[in-house]
Amino acid sequence: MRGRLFLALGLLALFGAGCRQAEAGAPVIAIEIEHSRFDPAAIRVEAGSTVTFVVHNGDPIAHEFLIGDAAAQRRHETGTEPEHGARPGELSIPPGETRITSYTFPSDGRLLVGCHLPRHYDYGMRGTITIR
Ligand SMILES: [Cu+2]
Repeated sequence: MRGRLFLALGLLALFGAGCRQAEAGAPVIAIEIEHSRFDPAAIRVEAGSTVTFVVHNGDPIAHEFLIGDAAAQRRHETGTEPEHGARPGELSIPPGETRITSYTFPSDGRLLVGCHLPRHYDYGMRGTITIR
């Protein structure tokens, strides 16, 4: 876990020049994608916090990292957007690459994260975000 955090901070330093810097003290969560799964797939965040997600795609195929409630996941499943990255909490990640997004969570509830490339969500490329 600690190694993963250092990796995330190192990647943030690398990407910092071109990306919005994470605020000092703001939480960073590193997500590894391997074999079409998110690791970790059960994410916990603090209510109202802004979290920076550093998502590395270790697979030889593209994936997505899309935060949203069940309705948003359904919309993405039938959506036709080829590329994500303009909205907070939404990324398209080419094979072998790392992308970063920041997302501000509401005061309570539960969100989901998913990849909606064909058949990925049904295969199990999804996770839960518990807000506490
Ligand atoms: Cu995927």
